[in-house]
Amino acid sequence: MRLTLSPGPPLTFRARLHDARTATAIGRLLGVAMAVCFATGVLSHWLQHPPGWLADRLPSRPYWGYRLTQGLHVTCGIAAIPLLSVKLWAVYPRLFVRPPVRSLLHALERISVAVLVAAGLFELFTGLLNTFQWYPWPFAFVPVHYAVAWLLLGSLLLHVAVQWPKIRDHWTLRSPGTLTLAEADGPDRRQLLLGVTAAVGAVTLTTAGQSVTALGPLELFGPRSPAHGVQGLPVNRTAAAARVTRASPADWRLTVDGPRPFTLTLDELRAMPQYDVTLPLACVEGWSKSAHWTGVRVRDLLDRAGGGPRSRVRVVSLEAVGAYRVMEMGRLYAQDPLTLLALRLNGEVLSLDHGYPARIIAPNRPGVLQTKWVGRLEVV
Ligand SMILES: Nc1nc2c(c(=O)[nH]1)N[C@H]1C(S)=C(S)[C@@H](COP(=O)(O)O)O[C@H]1N2
Ligand SMILES: [Mo]
Repeated sequence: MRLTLSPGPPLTFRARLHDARTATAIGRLLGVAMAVCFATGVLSHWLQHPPGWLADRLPSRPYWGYRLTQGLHVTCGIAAIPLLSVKLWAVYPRLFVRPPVRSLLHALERISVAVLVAAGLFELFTGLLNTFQWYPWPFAFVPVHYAVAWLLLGSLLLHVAVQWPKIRDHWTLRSPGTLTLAEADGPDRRQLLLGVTAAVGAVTLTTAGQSVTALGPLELFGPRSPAHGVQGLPVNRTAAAARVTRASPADWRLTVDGPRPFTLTLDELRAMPQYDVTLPLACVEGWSKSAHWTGVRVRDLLDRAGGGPRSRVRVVSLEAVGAYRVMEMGRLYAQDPLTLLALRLNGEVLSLDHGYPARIIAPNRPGVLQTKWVGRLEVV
C-alpha cells in the first residue's frame, strides 16, 4: 500500500534519497573535508609537539603556511558539520535493517560504522567548541582530539573499503548504464544537493572571515573577530588571566642564557638594531590576522650569548602558570631573520595583553607558540 501525504508525493518516493547514491554524493564531499582536516590537524600537532628528530627540520617558510593550513582545518571542520548531518540523515534507515546481525562479519561492519559515526561526531563537536575555547568535558582537548582523529581515519578507511563496490557504482554523476544525469538524479536529489551546498556555503562564508581577511565583512559567527581587539589584534589570553601585572614588567630584565649569558634592560633592548616584519598571528582555534611587528632579531640575541648558527632556543614567559609558559623553537625558526623578540605592534609599544614588554613573533608558527611576556631566552 502506498501512503500518500496530501498534497505531495507519496512517502515511498521521498525514501529514494536514503540510498547509496545520495550517501556517495554527500560522502565524497565529507571525505574531502575530513581528509583536509586530518592532514592539516596532524601537521598542526607536529608543529606544536615535534618529535625530537623533526624539531630542527620544521620549515619557517612560507611565513603564511600555518595561517593557511589551520584556516583550512577549521573551515573544513565547520563545513563538515552540515555534510555529516545530511549524510547521517541519508543513511539512518539502515539502523533498522532486519535482522540486525546476519553474521560475524556483518556485526563487525556495523560496529565499525558505529565507531566511525561516534568518532566523526566527537571530532566535529569538540573541535567546534574549541574554537569558542569552551571545554565542558573532563579530559584535555588536544591529546584526545588528536587520538580520536586516528580512530576516525582507521574506521573511515575500513568503511570506504567495505562500501567500495557501491561507492564505485555511484561515484560519477552519470549512473552506470545509460541513464542521463537528469534521469538518474531527479529534482528531489538535485534539491537536496543544492540545499547542502547552500548550507555549507552559508556556514563557510559567515565564519571564514576569522582567517580570510577579504571575507571579514561577512563574518558573523566566528568567535574571535579579527576586526576587534586591542591594537588591531584579538587577545586570546589576557594579562589578567595569565596573572601578569604592570608591576612585574617595571623592573623587567631580559636574561639570555648560553655560553656567554647576559641580561638587558628594556632600554638596552630598544638600543639594539630594530627590524620591522609583517607576520600573521594564526591561532590554532582558527582566527588569524596579519600585523606589523618591530623588535630585535632572536638570532642576534642568540649570537651574542655565544650560540652558533645551529642553535635553537627555549623561551620562558613571566607568566607564573600556564600551558604556554615555556616554548621551544627549532633551528630554522630561531635563525630566521623574520623571527623577532617584538617590542612594538602596529606602530605602538606592545600593550600588556599583547605581551608587553616583549613577545615572540615567528613565521609559519601556531599562535600558541608566539610566547607573550618573555623573560628569558636560553640557547639550546
Ligand atoms: N605566555 C603566553 N603566551 C601566549 C599565550 C599564553 O597563554 N601565554 N597564548 C598564545 C595564544 S593561544 C595565541 S593565539 C597568541 C595570541 O596573541 P595575542 O593575544 O597578542 O593576539 O598568544 C600566544 N602567546
Ligand atoms: Mo591561540
